[in-house]
Amino acid sequence: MAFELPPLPYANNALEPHFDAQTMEIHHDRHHAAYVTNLNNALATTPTLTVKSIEELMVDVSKYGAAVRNNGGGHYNHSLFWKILKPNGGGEPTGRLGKDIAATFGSFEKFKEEFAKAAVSRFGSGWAWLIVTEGKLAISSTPNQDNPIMDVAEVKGIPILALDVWEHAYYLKYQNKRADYIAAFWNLINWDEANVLYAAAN
Ligand code: MN3
Repeated sequence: MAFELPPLPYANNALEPHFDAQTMEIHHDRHHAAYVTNLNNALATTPTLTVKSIEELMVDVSKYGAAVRNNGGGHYNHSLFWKILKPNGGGEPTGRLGKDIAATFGSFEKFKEEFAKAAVSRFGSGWAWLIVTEGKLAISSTPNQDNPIMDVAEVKGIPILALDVWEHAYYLKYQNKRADYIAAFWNLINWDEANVLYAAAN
């Protein structure tokens, strides 16, 4: 089977002014598209590998080569990232997730500080995550296109929030100011979707 690029669930300019239209277009139509193409190419050269879902590939990604790890990770991570953003999102986290974030980290403000610290301190390219691990919420980060469901992840868990901190995600608008891009992220979170992921994770 071949993987397909999912359409963005909103227009390229829908996340303005926080994430600009040109960045969103290039990020989705070129970067994410390239991960999908390169993943399919990698799988085509491994005919013995039968794959049902991207998740199944990720959970034992160490069995496959670097092309599957990098491009499969890129496909999984970006598919999740688009889903947990929305126009006019943000605000305080809602539902059970909102309560559990406050209980786990002290307050939503404390959680934001810790998450931002993980995102800003990831050296080079990678991702910051809010995950469920052993039944509890935790913050982690991964290098490159790795993610917490990979068997190679240092901290394993099920993602609830994802933030891309590759320069391609923010450089056109924010240049070297990754912290400003992270601050803008809080205006876009789709807490309803995050609650759906949280309910499925625990
Ligand atoms: Mn990216």
